Amino acid sequence: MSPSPDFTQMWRDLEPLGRSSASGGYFRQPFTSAEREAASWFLEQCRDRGLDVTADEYGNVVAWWRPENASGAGVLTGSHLDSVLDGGAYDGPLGVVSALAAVDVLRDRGFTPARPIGVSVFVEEEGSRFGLACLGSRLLTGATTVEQARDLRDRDGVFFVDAVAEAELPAGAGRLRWADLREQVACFVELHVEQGRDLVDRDAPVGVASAIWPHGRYRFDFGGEANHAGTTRMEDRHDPMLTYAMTVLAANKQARLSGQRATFGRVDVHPNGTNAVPSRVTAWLDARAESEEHLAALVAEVERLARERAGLDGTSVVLTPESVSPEVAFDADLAKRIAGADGWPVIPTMAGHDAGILSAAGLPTAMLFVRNPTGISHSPAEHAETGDCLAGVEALAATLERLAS
Ligand code: HGY
Ligand code: MN
Ligand code: MN
Repeated sequence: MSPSPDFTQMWRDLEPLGRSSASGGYFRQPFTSAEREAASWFLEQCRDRGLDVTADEYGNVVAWWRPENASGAGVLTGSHLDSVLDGGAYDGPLGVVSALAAVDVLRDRGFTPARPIGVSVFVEEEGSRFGLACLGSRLLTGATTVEQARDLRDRDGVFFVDAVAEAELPAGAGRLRWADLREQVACFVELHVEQGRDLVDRDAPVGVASAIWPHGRYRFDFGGEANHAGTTRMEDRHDPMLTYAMTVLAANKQARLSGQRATFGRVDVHPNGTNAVPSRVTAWLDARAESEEHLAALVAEVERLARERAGLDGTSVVLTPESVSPEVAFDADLAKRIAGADGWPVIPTMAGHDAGILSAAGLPTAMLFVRNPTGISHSPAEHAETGDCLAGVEALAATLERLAS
């Protein structure tokens, strides 16, 4: 397969946006200049291709390839451009660039879709700034209301609604509405870099998703008593850091024992001084499990152990689920149709995606995964070989051709 100049050029264009020179990772938090630059780049690509851009009031975009005689419910494809803090280049952008490249491939082949094809970008998929994953697609579909989003703030106290109000959104924002989109498309296909090693083990460059594990984000507020690090006897302390530390170990152990996933990746300590016993530790548990029952049991057990330890430490624990996403079973017929001809493996994923939100909103949905040689993701080391990315573009183009004919 000869490399597609469209894909490689687009990849080069995006590469510097939001990349840290220190780590090589990406900081494309929603409505920051880096993420808005990436969003502008996408709009420019859409304009160059003559796509009709529609957007909602939060910055979600769908750009349409709608040839004159195209009619009926079409196909939506795309992903996101935001990243986790110090994330990789591929998580999100690969699906956006591949969608545009697939349109190019189909046009180069002289294919005219009988149904419209939409290319989408959803904002704040990672929840890296405002805490709620897939915030853009949740707002678009109504899974989260604007009233609920009003309370969301970033780490500097900036409200989501204020960040949106100050951001430069595409002209005509407001034209994109879920009720219309739901009628305009028959299905959504999101291409994504794989975030594990399943495709490596199966020796396949491309795979199709079967399901998303249920998962959630849970905030633990550990309260204690601030005191002097030198003069306070060890037995007199009420140290929330100890309760927190034991909870991290307990979560890891319980997840291992039950074959599930539990991670504390974010912590906030007050007052965060070297020579003071802290008064408060706030930490976020990311938990994922093979079923909703397993997820609930895992979180309940971590909470029980945290409370038990708090009793010993003389501290307090308050647990707040910030978001819980139920299991998503993707449309099995659609997955079979996509995987069938080429025999691509159909595999579950433990990562969340906008595709899960659209599926939960009733839109038949599928995902294509592109092999990731190390499986590393949410890290500057995330990678996919160009040959596999181009295989992904081919797979997406073939899928769009099949679904939009
Ligand atoms: O966090 C996730 O599962 C996804 O990568 N957004
Ligand atoms: Mn991600
Ligand atoms: Mn992603």
